[in-house]
Amino acid sequence: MVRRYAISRSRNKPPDMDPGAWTILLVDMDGFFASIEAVRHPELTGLPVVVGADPKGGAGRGVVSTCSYEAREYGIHSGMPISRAYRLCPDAKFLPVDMALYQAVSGRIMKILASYADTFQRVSIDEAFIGVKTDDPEDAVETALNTKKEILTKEELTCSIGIGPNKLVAKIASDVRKPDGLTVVAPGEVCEFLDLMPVTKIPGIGKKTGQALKSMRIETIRDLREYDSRKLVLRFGKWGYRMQDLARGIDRSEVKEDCTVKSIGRELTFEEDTSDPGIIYDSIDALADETHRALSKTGYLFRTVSVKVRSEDFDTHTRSKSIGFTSSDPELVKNISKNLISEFIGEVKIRLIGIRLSNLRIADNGSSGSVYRFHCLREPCITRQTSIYEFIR
Ligand code: DCP
Ligand code: MG
Repeated sequence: MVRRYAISRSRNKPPDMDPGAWTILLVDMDGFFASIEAVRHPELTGLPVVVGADPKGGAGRGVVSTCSYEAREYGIHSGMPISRAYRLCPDAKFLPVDMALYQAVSGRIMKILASYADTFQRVSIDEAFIGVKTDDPEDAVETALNTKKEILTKEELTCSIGIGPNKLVAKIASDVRKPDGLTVVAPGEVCEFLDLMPVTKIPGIGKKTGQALKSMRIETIRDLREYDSRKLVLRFGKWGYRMQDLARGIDRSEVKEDCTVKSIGRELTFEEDTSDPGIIYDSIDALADETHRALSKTGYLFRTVSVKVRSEDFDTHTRSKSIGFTSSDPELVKNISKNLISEFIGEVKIRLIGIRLSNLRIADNGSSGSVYRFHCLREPCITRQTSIYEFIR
């Protein structure tokens, strides 16, 4: 069977050639956990499938890990409370997370991707950069088509691929057309490609920075590129320079097997120091969900949960608990964290709390161990300080 791919190109003019340059591909699997479930249960193909916590007829706690594109038409998405997903589409097929299976599939896919790469970097359980030493994006298109074909033949799964002169552009391009997309941005077309996109398309510019930029009347990437550098630096420090480089499509980071992630954590600073147990425990729930989401994306399981507490006078304490098994259960993270933090709840006001998951492992029966010869896991934002209001709505 011949499959035809609609290739999105930013324009039809020849690229600016840079001899010896690299072309970068970012491969991102489509609806990863849900697509694997549809391979395992072919009768689910084409139906709304939600992978995540048990919806318990609408009373379930926990969140959606991911869902099929059919389920997305009902407004369901990753990270949404499972109870809400159930209300949006009670007839969807709700399935629990089977991380060992997803890791095994991920392992096989990473092996395929690495075989096409001159340099290779796994980014998450379903995403990787492939560096190809060529100055012609057409060579990279051929690599992309071959990659897609092999993954489809061997795993019956589709992916979306972005091609660009660097990691930033490849990453943004991979998201332009999904599922089963292929988007090519030649070196000379980068600014034009980025121009009208919202600034939040740039990795690292989240909701909060996006809002700060909006208040400065910077909404598109072009607005950011053309803004007065001095004013940006005054407002954001060094990050202002970096943001503007990114808005110009400049990213010099290499595709490389770098650090292995040792732990994943999230912190939040309260708007006002507090000793209110209700606020603190609610915040632990929100932080645990956030940390767990980041963990799910990497595909690891944890054995140790730690909490960090900073009081109003900046005294900082940490407490940890290890369990005798590996887990990916967000409720366990919440329960252990609440237990650990309970000794600090009393008279002293708390300024900051954090949760960290460590002793990370591949699932016991996962068969993806061999992949880690080819790549390592990268968690770009291991710790982040965020206002409580980003989590508590
Ligand atoms: N994941 C998760 N919780 C999240 C986000 C993701 O458990 N909040 C898991 C499930 C996803 C997998 O990580 O299948 C990969 O994440 P992606 O963001 O790539 O999402 P999908 O592959 O599911 O969909 P898309 O087609 O948009 O890439
Ligand atoms: Mg994906």
